[in-house]
Amino acid sequence: MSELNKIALKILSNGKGILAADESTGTMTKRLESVNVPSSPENRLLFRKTLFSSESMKNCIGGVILYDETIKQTTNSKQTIPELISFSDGLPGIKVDTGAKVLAGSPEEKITEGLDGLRERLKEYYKLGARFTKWRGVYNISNDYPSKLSIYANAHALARYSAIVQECKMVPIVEPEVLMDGNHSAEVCLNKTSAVLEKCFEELILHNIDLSGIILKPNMILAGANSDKKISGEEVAKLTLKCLKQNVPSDVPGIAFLSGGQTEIEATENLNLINKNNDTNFIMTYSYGRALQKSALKFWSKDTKDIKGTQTIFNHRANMCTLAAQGKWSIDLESK
Ligand code: 5MM
Repeated sequence: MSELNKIALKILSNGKGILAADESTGTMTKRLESVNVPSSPENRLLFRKTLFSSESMKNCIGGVILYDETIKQTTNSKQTIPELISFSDGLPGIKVDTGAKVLAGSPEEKITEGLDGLRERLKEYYKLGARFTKWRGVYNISNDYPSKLSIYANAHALARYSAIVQECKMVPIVEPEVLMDGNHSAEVCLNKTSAVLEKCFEELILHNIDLSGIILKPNMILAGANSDKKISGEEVAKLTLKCLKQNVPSDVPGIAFLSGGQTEIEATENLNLINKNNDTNFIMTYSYGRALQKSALKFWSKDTKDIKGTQTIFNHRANMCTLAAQGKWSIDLESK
């Protein structure tokens, strides 16, 4: 078993998942302003350290993805944020892309940037305690998109990123996110996501990536957010499993889904059904941002000093997701 494989398994095993708290300052500002909290470095830290010191961190959260600002922050007691996460046996991770920019040659689409100087930044993050990283490619669905160019360019960037990260002894999370926006059917999402994943693995293999030392972070197969052809959770699970079985090599140890704009309950229910029907050897868990934090953020915004109350809300969500990662969740547990 390679060291990278051990790290990946430590993050994902026993129903544990990943807390994606890597919102860039721009995104975090939108989230905080949506609940009328000013977006200062102090408030961003206060909310995040409230989550990172919650009880559920021990049994539910195998890794936390941080943003550059957060990995360099300290708590009042002079403990660093990576130390706080490690205290509950979680591994600190870091988002290393510098964002999705206009794709030259297909300006309606995006290409994720951040390869320049990556090796040097990774060395610094390793010293700060990071043991895994994240890079997100973004794809839009429409009749013409994602284009071949966007599928190729983002897969190439994901593979180059993964190679440099593994060279620096960290586990790359490979996140090709096919967005939910649009009125497309689930079948279209299946076909387009399959094309994206197929090209990603072609490039990862070309770049000699140790596939046992990555974590894949894909979208589930869903109908578009504005589609009138919504499908059941059972169908979501069936199509998602079909897509992953066809396109993900069996060396990959685990798959940690993004929530992508699903509600907290939808993201939990769909993950649960995926696990109930999981006939693969992949660990199937969560790497949620909004679907882990939304209720906690809303509660916290009413009284930012109510640490215990906020943690109670977060603990519940994390516990529900961890049950779903084992196929043991049911809706009646939500009200207990
Ligand atoms: C946490 O949000 C991340 C994006 O931040 P920026 O857009 O500010 O860079 C995002 O990559 C996130 O990690 C994944 O999309 C998963 O989050 P969701 O909310 O979709 O589960």
